[in-house]
Amino acid sequence: MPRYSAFAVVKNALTGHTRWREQWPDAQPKKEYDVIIVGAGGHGLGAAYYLAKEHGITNVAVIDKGWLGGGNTGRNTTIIRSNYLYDESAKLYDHALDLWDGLSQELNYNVMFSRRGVMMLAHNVHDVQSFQRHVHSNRLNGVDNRWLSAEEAKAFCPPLNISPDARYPVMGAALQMRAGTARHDAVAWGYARAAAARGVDIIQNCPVIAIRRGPDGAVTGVDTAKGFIGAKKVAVSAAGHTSVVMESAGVRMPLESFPLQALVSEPVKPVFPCVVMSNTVHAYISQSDKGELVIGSGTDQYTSYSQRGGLPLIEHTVAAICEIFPIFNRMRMLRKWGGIVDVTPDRSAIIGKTPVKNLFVNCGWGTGGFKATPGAAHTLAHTVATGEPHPINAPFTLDRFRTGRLIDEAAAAAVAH
Ligand code: FAD
Ligand code: PYC
Repeated sequence: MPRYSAFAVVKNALTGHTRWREQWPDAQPKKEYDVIIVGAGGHGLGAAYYLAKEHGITNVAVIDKGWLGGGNTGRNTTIIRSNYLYDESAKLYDHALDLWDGLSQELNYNVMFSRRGVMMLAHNVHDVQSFQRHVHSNRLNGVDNRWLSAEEAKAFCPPLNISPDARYPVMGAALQMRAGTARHDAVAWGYARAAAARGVDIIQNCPVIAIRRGPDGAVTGVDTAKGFIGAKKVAVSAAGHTSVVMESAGVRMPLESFPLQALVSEPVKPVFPCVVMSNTVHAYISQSDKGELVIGSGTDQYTSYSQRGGLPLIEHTVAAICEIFPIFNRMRMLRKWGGIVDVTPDRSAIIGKTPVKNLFVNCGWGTGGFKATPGAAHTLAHTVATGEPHPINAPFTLDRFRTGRLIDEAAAAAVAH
């Protein structure tokens, strides 16, 4: 029986203001599922949707320790692009970009995907060489990306300061026009509603404490705060907390967890036409449809599970933004937050099988997994359903950290680590 989301009026305890908020009716856990997905972010919910839609597997539960979309999916700065360096990554991120295209129609939910162009600024010779290498590599892979002079960059984004007197003058930029932004929480809600309509259970406020294995070593289910829930297969998609969950199954992951912070300004009229990223000055910026400037930092310098992050970073980021866009000098910050990202040594994700029978993992997206959401979800669902990787996620194995066949995308991550 399909269950649909309802809307409820929520009152803010501090201000007394009320607003509409999507209310999700939590499912009661069944005794045994064909598949349990740990983590109701965009990736986990999307995988449940594609399992149901493309593989006919509907006896599926997505379990989250908090509320759906409350992890990085609802905390990120929504940049979507596919200008990664290596062939493997170009295929994966471009697959995602293709799926973003029809996603609102597919889910009958407006994810507000907007191709407004993502421009990456070069401030020194190293940046110029590195981004031009990316432009050439992308074009060989059929991924759009082009090089702009500083003047062309300013014409595309008028608030940009290209004065040669700037501390880090703009020496040019790489522009991907098919790239852009989407509304992050709508992605979680859209996938959740579409998956639930096909029979998937979504169980919120239910931390998974451990993955249980049987005498033959294969997974049998998960221990949760609501008790044991059985499953034939388990897929862990618990960004930031993957190592902890996987350790309970005896699998040690090559991951470190860092806070990544972001903030929004007070809302203003449309003033910023695209997305701009500057890894050298350490900031990225776009303007949401609500009018807020959406601004993000590099990762904190220390590992942590704090979803707030440390103080000096936001100051540094705001200073960087004011340096590149002096017109924002007098803007006020509205709110800031952090999320926990898990980072692999080569800054590429892991999607696939694990040494444990019927245990799958999707993690290591670090600072850049929002853009991948439909592609990661789609290929994870294929892997779980068939027991074998989809050709697109086949290179993104856990095993590559043993064999050394790495996919080093540190430069394309474009966020300071
Ligand atoms: P999540 O949305 O984090 O979902 C994982 C879920 O697992 C969470 O809901 C969590 O509650 C749950 N969970 C964890 N442990 C347990 C447990 N034990 N039991 C049950 N549930 C559990 N990417 C981009 O592409 N572009 C960007 O502009 C961008 N900006 C970012 C800015 C910030 C500030 C942050 C923090 C991240 C940013 N990212 C960006 C990265 C991106 O947000 C993530 O890679 C992506 O959202 C990961 O999606 P997910 O579904 O895997 O994870
Ligand atoms: O991967 O494009 C990205 C990104 C931007 C901000 C954080 N991640």
